[in-house]
Amino acid sequence: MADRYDPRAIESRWQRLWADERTWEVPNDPASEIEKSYVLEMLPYPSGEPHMGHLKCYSIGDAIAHFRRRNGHRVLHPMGYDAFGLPAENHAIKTGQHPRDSTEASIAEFRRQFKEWGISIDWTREFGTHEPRVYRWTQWIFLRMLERGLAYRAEAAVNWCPKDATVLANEQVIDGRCERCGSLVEARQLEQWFFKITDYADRLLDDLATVSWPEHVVTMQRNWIGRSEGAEVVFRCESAGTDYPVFTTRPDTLFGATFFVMAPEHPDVLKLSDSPEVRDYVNHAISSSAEDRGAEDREKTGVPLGRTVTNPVNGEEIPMFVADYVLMEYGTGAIMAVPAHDQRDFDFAKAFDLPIRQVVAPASGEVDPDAPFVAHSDDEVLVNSGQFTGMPSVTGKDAIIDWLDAEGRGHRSVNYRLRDWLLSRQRYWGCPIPIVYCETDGIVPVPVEDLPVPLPDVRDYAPQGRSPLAAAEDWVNTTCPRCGGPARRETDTMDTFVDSSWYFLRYTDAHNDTAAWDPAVTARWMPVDQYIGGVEHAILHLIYSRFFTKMMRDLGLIRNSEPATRLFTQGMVIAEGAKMSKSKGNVVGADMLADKFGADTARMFILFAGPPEKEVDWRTEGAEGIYRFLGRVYRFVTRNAGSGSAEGASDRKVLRKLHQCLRKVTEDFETRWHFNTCIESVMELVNVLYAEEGNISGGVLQEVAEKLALMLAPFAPYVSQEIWEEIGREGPVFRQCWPSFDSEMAKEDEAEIVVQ
Ligand code: ANZ
Repeated sequence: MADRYDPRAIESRWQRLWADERTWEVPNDPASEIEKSYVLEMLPYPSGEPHMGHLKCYSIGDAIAHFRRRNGHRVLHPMGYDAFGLPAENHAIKTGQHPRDSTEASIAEFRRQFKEWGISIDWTREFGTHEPRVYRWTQWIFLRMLERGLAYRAEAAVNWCPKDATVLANEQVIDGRCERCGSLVEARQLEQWFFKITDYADRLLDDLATVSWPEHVVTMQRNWIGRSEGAEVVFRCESAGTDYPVFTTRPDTLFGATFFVMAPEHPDVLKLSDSPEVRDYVNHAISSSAEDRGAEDREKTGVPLGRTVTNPVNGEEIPMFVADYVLMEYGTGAIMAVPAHDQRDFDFAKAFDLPIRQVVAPASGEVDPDAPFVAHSDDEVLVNSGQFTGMPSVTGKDAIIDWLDAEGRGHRSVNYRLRDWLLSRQRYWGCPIPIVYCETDGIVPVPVEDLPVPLPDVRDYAPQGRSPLAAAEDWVNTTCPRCGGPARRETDTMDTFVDSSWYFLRYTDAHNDTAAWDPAVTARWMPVDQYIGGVEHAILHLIYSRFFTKMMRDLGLIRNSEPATRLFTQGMVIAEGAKMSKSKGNVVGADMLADKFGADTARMFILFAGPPEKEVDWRTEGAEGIYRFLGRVYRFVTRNAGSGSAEGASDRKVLRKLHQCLRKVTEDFETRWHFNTCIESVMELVNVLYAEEGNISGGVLQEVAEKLALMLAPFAPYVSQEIWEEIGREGPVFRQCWPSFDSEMAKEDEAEIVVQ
């Protein structure tokens, strides 16, 4: 052992050894009695090379995986790549390089660095979602969903990103803009494939109670699903001879409906009125639909339709309008407007000088006449509401729904914000949808034995409003599996979120080439015990993968109904005020630190930067401090290994600090993972060691060196293993039990407390 800390030499030596000895592999041992633990970080999107955000995520996850192993668990800790997607394709459009080549180059770089960082991955289970042996099963899953009616094709108004020339899922539209490129999203009518995630809305909501996930993620999912209870009420337009249902959460306010509003996209608007004013308004509203039209504070605009509908409860004729604050995608695309109790209706009524009639009043006290009375509490009563007047609003609500039901003019209804998942993408670099279109047989699924439908090579990746795959004539033209006649392949590819919705199942049985996985094998690993990833995935990936998990369970393919029991969301790494990401162009490559100071320093430094759930502002200064600290640990041990006297004047002091430190690290691992303070505590211990050097007995020196190695191993695996060997201990430090602390030892002496 050298007396200078030389991470390069230490790290390359152990890397070779761990690879040779296949240290991190874990077999699918059906007989194992040892408790399993599936620790998983979200799989990386391979573009370019890993940056500090990756280093942070995998350093956290790896520390957890180690801690669980050391506490007697059989840990599955795999790695893969979310390899399809737009950046590789956009790169291909620019450079002509095949997306496969750039993606695989990037995967090689990710893999190289993960190995360099010493992340304890079972590499035998590794895969990229773009590999035919994997996407074959993505296609198989699609076919199973089709069989179940969970995948369907429909024409719909879709979100169209003009810059990326593709359709986007609702989840990929943020404030009316494309999540990726920021372009204003347009509405288009297209035939597309959908997954029926709405069938699972209630289970997606209810099962949130069964997982230990951060409260803010649960809330975001709840809001995204957006379950509202209320009623559907039918208003009749006599002059057109048509019934128009509306969805309302406040049927108790029915007597206060003084006008009626339709969304500009409502298919009947232009049938009801073809005045130039209405036409202009509709055209304008549709082209500006990207903006957040529902916002409360937006100026209210609209045009009268020159017709009325009948309020079913009192027979009143109320005027109809078209206005863009009503959205086509929600409820029925039409509303009853109750200006006395709804802010947006109130603003509209003020702007158009429409009557405002209060129908709910607080049991006591006055109502502000210049604002709608929107509070909705138990002690309110109905007023101006015919036979329902005087009822508490809660019972009044039920009574009104019952009355409507009896009259055939309405019924109880639940509405969701969640829409079905649009999965077609008019892009090249994705999983082909295994469907052919035949003139005779229509939509025909590709038989399972013909999977995978391979992704063909094309010359031009640029989408022109149709998928680039349409140009691969030889591939597109095929025969119908049913009638053998000529047929054409589906040329859209799948949203890449489909791939990441099931990858965690594949790891459990990654080499299976007769099935996506063997249910018996997978049941031994699932669910993921600890999932770790960025909070930016709180909705998209985490809702989709929950949906897939529930569906797989319904298909009898797995036994768990949630993908992950526990979720940890790490805070982002921020650089120059923005999330560190390739698309923002502010990436600091993770190898910069590892090259200069070694992987142990890189890992420890990113954990030292702050509590892991918090954002960290990236700065390079300070890494040197960690490097020096690891050098100090290393030198202290090398210098003192095997030395020391029989008695040590400072033994008590050193042992106390040691056990305090151990207690701190152990408790943090068990609770909040504030590794920054854990590392701080080890630093304090090392300061004490240096201060007391020469006054520590041989026995205590040995114990301290041993526990330092044991305790630092999850953060700085290489130097810990090296120390372990130096003090004459054999085998991997990672197979040792987590050291226990002695609370008695950790106690401050009474005399000292008095002095303090
Ligand atoms: C009458 C009413 C009276 C309403 C009142 C609210 C308060 P949530 O809770 O989000 O489900 N609404 C229904 N469909 C709409 C659409 N397509 N575009 C815009 N607004 C729509 O909201 C449900 C309420 O939002 C419904 O209840 C309806 O207004 C409005 F004092 O009906 B309410």
